[in-house]
Amino acid sequence: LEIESQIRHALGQGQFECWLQSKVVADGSVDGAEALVRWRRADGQLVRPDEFIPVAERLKLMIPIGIEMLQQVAQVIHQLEQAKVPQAIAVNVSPVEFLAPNFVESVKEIFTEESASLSLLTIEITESLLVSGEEQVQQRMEQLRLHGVTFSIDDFGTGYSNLVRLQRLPINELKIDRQFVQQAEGNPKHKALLDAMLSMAKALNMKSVAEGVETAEQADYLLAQGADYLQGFYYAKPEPCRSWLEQQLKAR
Ligand code: G
Ligand code: G
Ligand code: MN
Ligand code: NA
Repeated sequence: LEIESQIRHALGQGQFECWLQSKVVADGSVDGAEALVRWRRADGQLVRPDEFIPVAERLKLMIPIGIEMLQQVAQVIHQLEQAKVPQAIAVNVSPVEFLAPNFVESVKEIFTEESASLSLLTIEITESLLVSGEEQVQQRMEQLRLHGVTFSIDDFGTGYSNLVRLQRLPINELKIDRQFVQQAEGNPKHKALLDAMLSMAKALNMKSVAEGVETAEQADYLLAQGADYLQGFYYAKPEPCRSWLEQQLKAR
């Protein structure tokens, strides 16, 4: 079967799963998570996003896959709220998805349907969406913002952000790309950039998330420099949303 019909079949079979990777705050406690898609094939094999997202993007199949993810995330948020342990869940939304017709309406419908609060949804977008400069991007962000959705810039520092535009848009959080986190120790220039990005988040009144944290040394340094959230294998790997949720419900 060619990949296109494989992905269509997988959608019909509900083979796209939401996995969650914890985000941690200064005292080491979990506060929210990032949703990462996994494709579980009929034979049980798990396919990583790098292997199907580029194709799905090209075929616009990332739009229905993204809808699947939002539904699963809304269900997680609903359960967290029911258990009185509300936490924000971040979802990656690519430009194709964000600019799809009815994106805003779909998000609102899904969260209404699942009785989940949009104020617990964070949308991770990339700098490339902002570079596209479309009026529609700002309009959609503002509409969603009115419903409580927060926005995070993913892989910050690797694109070509228009900084003037960045501070005009309703962006709450900068996610500093893992290359800065991981190379800061050995590379003074990376360290300078990392420090500057953390300062910039503060200056713009945004939260900062450092991703790709793999060692205690990295975590200590980032916290000393004022990073608000840490994410990475040092704390937790992505895991099926069911098991992540169970731990959160048990922990409190
Ligand atoms: O989960 P993993 O570490 O393999 O993710 C690889 C890449 O795929 C990351 O850049 C991540 O942003 C992207 N990605 C993961 N899940 C999703 C998703 O649900 N939607 C979109 N658009 N991108 C995702
Ligand atoms: O682009 P985005 O930030 O959405 O990518 C998330 C990707 O980063 C996922 O594929 C996830 O598995 C991966 N990831 C998460 N934590 C770490 C980490 O500590 N080290 C490395 N190398 N990758 C990580
Ligand atoms: Mn991300
Ligand atoms: Na990222």
